[in-house]
Amino acid sequence: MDPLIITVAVTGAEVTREHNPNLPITPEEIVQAAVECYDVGASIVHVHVRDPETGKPSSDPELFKRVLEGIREKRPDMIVQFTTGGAIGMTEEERIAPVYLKPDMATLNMGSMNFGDDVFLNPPKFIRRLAKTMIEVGVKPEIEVYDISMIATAKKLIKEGLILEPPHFDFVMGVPGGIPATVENLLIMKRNLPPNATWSVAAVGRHQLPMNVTAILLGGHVRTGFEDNVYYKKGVLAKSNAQLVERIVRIAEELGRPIATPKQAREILHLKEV
Ligand code: KMH
Ligand code: ZN
Repeated sequence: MDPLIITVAVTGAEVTREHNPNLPITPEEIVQAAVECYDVGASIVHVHVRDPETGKPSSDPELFKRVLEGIREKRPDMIVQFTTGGAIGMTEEERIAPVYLKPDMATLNMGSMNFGDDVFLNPPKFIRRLAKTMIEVGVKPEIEVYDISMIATAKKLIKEGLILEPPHFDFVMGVPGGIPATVENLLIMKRNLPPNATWSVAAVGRHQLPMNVTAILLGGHVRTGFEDNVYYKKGVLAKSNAQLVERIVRIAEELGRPIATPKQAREILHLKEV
């Protein structure tokens, strides 16, 4: 098994300070959270930005730029992955904008779906536009799949040459409207991947930890962080994103799975070195 790549999704778009007062919001707080997570074992940070005044999801490229520059200055080899999922209701122009800042990676969501009580729109034309732009600017996509059907869509885009190989997938499990977070479903998702794919697992709420641990055992990689879950355990809020990363590191070590350094993560994902 490859060493374990840990991604931390520090902020997201849906969680608020009311859910957890330790949520990073300003670019400086997001950079600080990324640094703390890097220092305890995360090699990728998945970034959404917020309006520093209101805490609401933002698509302002200036905010993304401040996060990118802050991380590049403090931890130059950390892999920075920008969202293109953004938040429900953002326009396609708003969602594609961060790609042009050339982070190492950006998400590529593989289909439209109900997302809780909302609808998360990813029309084929927009997916293709995003994929093409990522190739043009040299940003590796992380293919976000919320159900098995989306793996089939990704395979089609790989065939069309719109996603370069080897592809990297993230299974986002347990979103109401997406695939339920069960071990059985994870095994089916894994079985459907192209043979040369790498993959990680994100799962929402109480499913985060068990699905992360299953991914460690199956040779996949892990995404943790407040975007998907703000609790340490039932009824106890996490103190920080780093606390969630530290727990994954401890469990992986107990299970005999070494943690990837950012250099190793770059090799595994075929990203350029810094
Ligand atoms: N906020 C969700 C609607 C991504 O980052 O690419 C979409 C999302 C996925 O968070
Ligand atoms: Zn996200």
